[in-house]
Order: sequence, then structure tokens, then C-alpha cells
Amino acid sequence: MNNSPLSNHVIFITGATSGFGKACAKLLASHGAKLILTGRRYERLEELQNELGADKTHIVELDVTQNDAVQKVIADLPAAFTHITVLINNAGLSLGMELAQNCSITDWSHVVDTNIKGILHCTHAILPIMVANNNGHIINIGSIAGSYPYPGGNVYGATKAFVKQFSLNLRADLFGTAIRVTNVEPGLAETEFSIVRFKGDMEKAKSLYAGTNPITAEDIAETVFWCLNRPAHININRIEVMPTCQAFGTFAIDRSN
Ligand code: NDP
Ligand code: 8X3
Repeated sequence: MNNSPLSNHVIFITGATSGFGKACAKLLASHGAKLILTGRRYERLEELQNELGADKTHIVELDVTQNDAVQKVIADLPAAFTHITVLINNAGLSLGMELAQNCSITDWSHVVDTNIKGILHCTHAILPIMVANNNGHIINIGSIAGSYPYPGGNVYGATKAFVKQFSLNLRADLFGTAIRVTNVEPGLAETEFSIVRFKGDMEKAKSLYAGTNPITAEDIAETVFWCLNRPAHININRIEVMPTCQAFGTFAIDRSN
């Protein structure tokens, strides 16, 4: 008998090529899970599969903004990976940190398509499998930006507020089933997130973390594992995680009147 806590699990991870998704893949594989690893950068998925083992992983190039592609991934799953028990809706991004009045509508649409529609596409495709088996856990990766506003957070924060409320509403709809839903809401974490947000400006991305001791991708993977590994009668609805070096500021007051 295999005593690894996740040995009966097939876990679908979006955005497994970097950051939280990649760290989750490594940690959850070490606890015995089989993994469906997805992302747009296929060569990174191949590297991860080489590390974790081809028998334990199924890799697929997937852009979560494309609903047809998401549906095809599910329809084409190899037999050993069809019983998905966990969906980690992790793929996401922010583009720019300009004030709303200076933002590009193309960037806003891209963020909405990824952070909102991507989660909808994957959840809609995978939920029927979980319901049919009366077994499953959806972990959404939200953000503190979904609860607390800050200048430049505009559409990114709004997409994460959507993720938070969608997670809670899923719980309402899944009442009476054994399916669990959790929104993990990290604060400042050092991954490739800021490199993407600042469009490849490494200096700007690096300076955000200067002098801080931010959350690591591995910290969030541990949080995800903890949520998954609670007993079946426990559902962690939301879990907000900040580094100790981050807290709240005062309200802004315009004194020029
Ligand atoms: P990374 O940039 O390191 O990772 C983002 C992942 O998302 C990559 O694997 C990327 O893969 C994937 N991704 C982006 N767009 C798409 C797409 N259209 N289709 C499929 N995959 C996509 O950042 P993080 O690990 O930090 O981000 C993961 C999640 O955590 C995001 O939802 C983010 O909003 C959230 N978050 C991050 C925080 C932080 O401070 N870092 C804090 C709070 C939340 P690829 O490019 O290969 O497709
Ligand atoms: C990313 C965290 O605070 O940069 O979701 O918005 S923050």
C-alpha cells in the first residue's frame, strides 16, 4: 500500500512552467500525486517532466484563454489521468502598474482573459468530472489584490476579486457534494510575476523586492498542500498569506482643497 498522502490524486495545474505552479508541481509530486502540467512554454514543461518522471506526469501546451484548447486537453487525456481530483487554477498575470487613466485596453483585456476567463474555462471543463465522481478540490490562486486596493492595481485587483467571489459562489453551488473549493490569496511573492508585470524590465522587477523578505513559490506550494491535506470534512474557504515584511498603509487624503 502507498502511504503518500496524495497517492490517489490526479492534479491538473495551470501555469506549471514557473513560480507557484512549478513549485506546486514539485511538492505535490513528492507527496505521490500524478500531475497534468500545463502552460504555454512547452520546453519548460518538458524539463519538469524529465525531473518528475514521465509515468507521473502528463504535459500539455495550453493557453488557458482558449476555451476550445482547454476542452481538447480534457477530451484527449490519457486513461491514467482522466480522474482529475484536484484543479489548481494558478495561471495568471498582471500587465503594467499604471494608473487606470493611463492603462492600455489591450493589457486590461489580456489580464481579464487570463485571470478570469482562464479560470472559467478550466473549471467548466473539469467540474463535471469531479461531480460525476463526487470527489474533488478546486484551488484558485487569488491575491491580496482582490481584497485591498492600491494605486495601479486596477484591473488586476478586480480580476482577483472576481476569483475570490467565484470561489465562494462555487462552494454555494457545490453544497451537498464532497467537492471542496479554496481561494489562496498571497501577498508579495518573488516569482517571474513582476518581470511579466513590468514587461521584461528586470531592474524594475528586482527593485520591488529590494530589502524585503518576500513569500517564495515554495511557501505557497506548502500552503496549497496544507489546504489539500486537511481531512475531507474540512474546507478552507480562503487563506490570505502575506510576508511579515508587508502590512497595510494609511488611507490617502488629498489636502489640496
Ligand atoms: P509567474 O509569472 O512566475 O507564473 C505565472 C504562470 O502563469 C506561468 O507558468 C505562465 O506560464 C502562466 N500563464 C500566464 N498566462 C497564461 C496563459 N494564458 N495560459 C496558460 N498559462 C499562463 O507568476 P506567479 O507564480 O507569481 O503567478 C501565479 C499566480 O499567482 C497568478 O495567478 C498570480 O496572479 C498569482 N499571484 C502572484 C503573486 C506574486 O506576488 N507573485 C501574489 C499573489 C498572487 P506560460 O507563460 O508558460 O504560459
Ligand atoms: C500579486 C500581489 O500585491 O503585487 O497578486 O498585487 S500584489
